[in-house]
Amino acid sequence: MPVKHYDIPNQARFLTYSCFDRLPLFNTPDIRNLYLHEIAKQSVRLTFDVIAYVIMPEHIHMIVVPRDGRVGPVLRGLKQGFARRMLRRMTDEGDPVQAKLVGPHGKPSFWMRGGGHDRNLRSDHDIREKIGYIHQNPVRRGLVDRALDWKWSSAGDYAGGVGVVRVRKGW
Ligand code: NI
Repeated sequence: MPVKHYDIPNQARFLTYSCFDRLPLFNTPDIRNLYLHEIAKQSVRLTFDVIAYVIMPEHIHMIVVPRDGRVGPVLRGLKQGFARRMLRRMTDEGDPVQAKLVGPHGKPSFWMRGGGHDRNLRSDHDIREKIGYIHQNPVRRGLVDRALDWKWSSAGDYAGGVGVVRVRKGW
């Protein structure tokens, strides 16, 4: 059954989006750090709140609150500019992975086509549940023993730290 998404002002959205062909394009600390700064920059530029996030090797999970409720511009902002910069960098460096990023349309894509997964979170309970899910992602994958050990999520913010991305807490 198709899931309907509603653009409701100030409602939290759980987003999941992946790299093209689920390739692990975020497989180095360097590129994960770059994307941390991109999230921080775009949340200020497009005035959306970030409740939680994790940068996994081949996908991203985020809970965002778009001020006007429109998630489309937020997703485009989080994906397009960064993709352009990364593809340009791969071209400049002659990175062979770029050859794997070409779909049937013939142009390289950094991200998987389409919007990914998007769900409205209607209650604080839903939000808390998804925050836990997001922070446990690297643990479930065996990347770290404890959520706090993965530096590219908001787990540290919920333990009292302050990261690159400003996180809206209080759930
Ligand atoms: Ni995941």
